[in-house]
Amino acid sequence: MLHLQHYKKLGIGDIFHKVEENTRLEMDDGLRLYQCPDVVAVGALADRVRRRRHGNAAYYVLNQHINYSNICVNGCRFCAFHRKAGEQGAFELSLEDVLQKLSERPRGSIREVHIVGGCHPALPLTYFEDMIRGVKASRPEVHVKAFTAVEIDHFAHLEGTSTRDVLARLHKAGVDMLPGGGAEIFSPRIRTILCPEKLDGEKWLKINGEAHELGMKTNATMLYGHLETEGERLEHLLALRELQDRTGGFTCFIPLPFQPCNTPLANTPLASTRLGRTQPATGVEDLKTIAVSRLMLDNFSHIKAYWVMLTLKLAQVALHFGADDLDGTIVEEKIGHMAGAQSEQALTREELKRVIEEGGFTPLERDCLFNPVNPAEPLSATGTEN
Ligand code: V47
Repeated sequence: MLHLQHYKKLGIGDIFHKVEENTRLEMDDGLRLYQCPDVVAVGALADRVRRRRHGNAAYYVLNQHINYSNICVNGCRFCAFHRKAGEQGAFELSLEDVLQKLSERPRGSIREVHIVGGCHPALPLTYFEDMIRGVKASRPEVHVKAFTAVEIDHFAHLEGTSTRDVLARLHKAGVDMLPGGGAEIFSPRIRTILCPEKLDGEKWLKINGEAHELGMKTNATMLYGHLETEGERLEHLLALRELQDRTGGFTCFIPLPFQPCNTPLANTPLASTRLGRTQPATGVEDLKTIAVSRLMLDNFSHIKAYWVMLTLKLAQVALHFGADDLDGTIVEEKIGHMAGAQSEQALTREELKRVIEEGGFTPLERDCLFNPVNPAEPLSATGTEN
């Protein structure tokens, strides 16, 4: 880590001490870290915390994304993935299609399947229960991470039941974990502009809390680099930290840089941040957001540098700025790529390992719940959980 004198010169000597002493950072600290002109100094603080937790390890997972449909009753202004029913480009997979996508992967080549889609106006909960049971039957060794709090809320409305009931039914069908999508930015000011149809931040948090009470782990995301301020990003992080204090159910935090292509915001000046910029987040801002997230979320074990949205090159660098996980092989990605993401569609285990090793870290293969796994051991149907 850099010397205290350097932090004093930057005006953040007190934050240096807090990090050294493991003292919780507050809103004002987060704002000052964002304002600090020296991204390497901010990153070094985050790296200190990251290494305390994970040493030199950097995680990755053999996973596959499956999107069952992009038909969505919400029309979020930041999203290039969704379509209305009947619109050109709309798709909807049958249960057979979902299982077919899974069976195209050689047995033993994935440990996690990540299943999400739009808020479809008609698919009943039984379709999703059958889907998850089918996935588990065909690949019992694979963990299923499926359905964001947004989808859970939508299913509950369609079924006329509670979100807790939906969660319990899907858990019983085989959902191991919820992915972190749909959180966007909790700020009501921004949600009114970008996604007024979608559940609000409080409801997103409530559903994740319910999942935690039912014994399901969940992830959390933050979509940034659109219209939000740095203060709104920090409010988002603090709301997650507060829920995590109560439940301990979050596994991983994933900051997602907004990709503007093919979205209604593509030609809109992006008016966020004190820099008054009009373009999507730059590399330094991405790295600062990773670092500030690591420093503020002192009760989250993992920070993911999601290479799909960051690009693989920046995700690799982000491992030095507080991130400890690169996500995985993915196989087929639509949400980021339909919005212009410049990354690859898929990576192999060897590619992920090489990027981690050349970054100076030790690759550690994990399962969905971040249990380390031995790449040499064949996948078994009885994974451990922690
Ligand atoms: O909820 C939508 C975001 C999320 C855009 O839990 C966009 O392990 C950038 O949540 N530009 C889906 N982002 C992805 C997601 C995720 C990905 C990987 C791992 C995990 C996990 C979760 O993508 C959406 C939304 O917040 N998104 N449109 C866009 N144009």
